[in-house]
Amino acid sequence: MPRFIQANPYAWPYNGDLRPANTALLVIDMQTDFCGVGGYVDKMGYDISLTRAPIAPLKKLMAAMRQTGYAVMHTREGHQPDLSDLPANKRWRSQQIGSGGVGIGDDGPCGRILVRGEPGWEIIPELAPLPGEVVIDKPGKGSFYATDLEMVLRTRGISNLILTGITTDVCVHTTMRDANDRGFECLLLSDCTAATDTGNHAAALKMITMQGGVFGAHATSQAVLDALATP
Ligand code: C5J
Repeated sequence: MPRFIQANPYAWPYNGDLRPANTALLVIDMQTDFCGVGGYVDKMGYDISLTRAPIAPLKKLMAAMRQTGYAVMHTREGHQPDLSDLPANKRWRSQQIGSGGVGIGDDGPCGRILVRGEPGWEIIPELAPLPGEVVIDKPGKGSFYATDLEMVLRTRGISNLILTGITTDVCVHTTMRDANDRGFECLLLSDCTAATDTGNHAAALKMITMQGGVFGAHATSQAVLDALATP
């Protein structure tokens, strides 16, 4: 029996082959640095109520997907403590916004910003990975670059990716575009993602709908829950 999620611009996945064995939920960068008080986004002066908005719907969705046997995977953006994987231009640009020239790799209220092992780099406790769940550490915005995500997905037979997390216009979109090019069937959830700018969030959703679904489709978490509940 085919199973679809009501999505825009098409019912997803395109072939109706939605099963726990071939579909994973990817939760991108739900770290204190992106949605916690004193983290990187907060320090840049952006409104963290925007990047915190996905927490409640994500929590509900993660529980439902775990219960129905779907894989939940997580990513964390961050750099080695010696900053050997931090491009100089990324560091420089991060120091241009917010107060005091403090950027990635520098000390902040939650430890060194976006540095692996620091408190700000941790996934927020509300959405902490369960033991055994895949956690991908990435130095860039995309989740495939310089990581083993593709190998993990192929090894598990995953062809459908449900993308969530922050931020819609940066790490989530970069990952979606890259996953799409690699042949994965992608769905982005509008209420389980957020940007630091509401216009960018809306634009990122609209971009997906062009060309018949140029990178895949988008839906709400409720549409996923409805599909999972369909016998
Ligand atoms: C950013 C991310 N925006 N996770 N990272 O720098 O989207």
